[in-house]
Amino acid sequence: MIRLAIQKSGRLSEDSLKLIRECGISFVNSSLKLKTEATNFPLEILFLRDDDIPEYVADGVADIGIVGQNVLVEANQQALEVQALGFSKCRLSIAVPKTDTFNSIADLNGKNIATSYPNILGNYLAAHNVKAQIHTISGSVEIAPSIGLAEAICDIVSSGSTLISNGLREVEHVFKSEAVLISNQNLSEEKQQIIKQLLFRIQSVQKAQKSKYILLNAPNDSIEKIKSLLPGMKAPSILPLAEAGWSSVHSVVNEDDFWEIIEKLKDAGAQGILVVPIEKMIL
Ligand code: PRT
Ligand code: ZN
Repeated sequence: MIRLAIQKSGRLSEDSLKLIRECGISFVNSSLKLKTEATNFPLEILFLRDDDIPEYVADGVADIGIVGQNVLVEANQQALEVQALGFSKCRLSIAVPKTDTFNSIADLNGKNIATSYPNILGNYLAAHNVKAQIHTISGSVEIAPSIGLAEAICDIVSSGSTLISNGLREVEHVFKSEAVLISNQNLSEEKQQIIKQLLFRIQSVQKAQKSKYILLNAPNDSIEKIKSLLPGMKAPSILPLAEAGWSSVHSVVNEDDFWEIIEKLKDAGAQGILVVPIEKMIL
């Protein structure tokens, strides 16, 4: 049995639960409960505040956890980052009032900067030889300049609209973050085996999300050209159609290349192109 710590309620919660379910793991989730046990996998889930997750994992209260890299690095705990999970992407940035001039980070010398991330910011400023006063506050960092608490802030940015609506301008990217799976460093062989199985499932889900299954019909004299456009997992499957001189081609395409490939396939003579999602992908 392994224990996984996830955020109880916040920006990571829904995607964390979705990922566990996509791995084929079933459990009953009640918003009132602090923990739940999976019914078909040796896994117990603990629901915690995200800031507590690195420490719980480092101490071994939980074996693994899902948390933002920003929280992991800020907490400075002995927990291993095992796998990037691709959701809750954001950045930690320095912002100043939009009317202030800002030429380089050296302009922050002697200034007051409000943040909830004193460790990450402190390291960044030290690496750039900037001496500024860091004011640690736990929330509503974006209002600090307007109430006269600080001349600049360092906070999480996603779309950027919070900064804009508070009259601030992003001037430095300090740290890039996404949700990650973290692990305790001293796990038993048995627990490591269970985590290996879980990671295998997570990676299969991630590969599937990046890929699409494609089916199309093409005249036989276009098949060589189409094969070169669709390498597939090994090679595309080519099946004869009931109509003489035509074949059906089945393959897998990467989502990033998708539109470019579709155009080229049409130019090569492909017809009746179907694109369908893939649920799991085992290579
Ligand atoms: O209660 P608990 O302590 O568990 O949760 P929390 O309130 O500390 O964290 P939560 O749920 O807000 O965020 C959890 C994690 O989501 C963060 O640690 C980041 O890794 C990630 N994340 C992704 C974000 C954002 N996007 C985000 N936009 N965390 C916070 N924000 C906030 C930011 O602080 C700012 O106030 O959203 C605002 C900026 O958003 P934009 O879109 O206006 O730029
Ligand atoms: Zn938090």
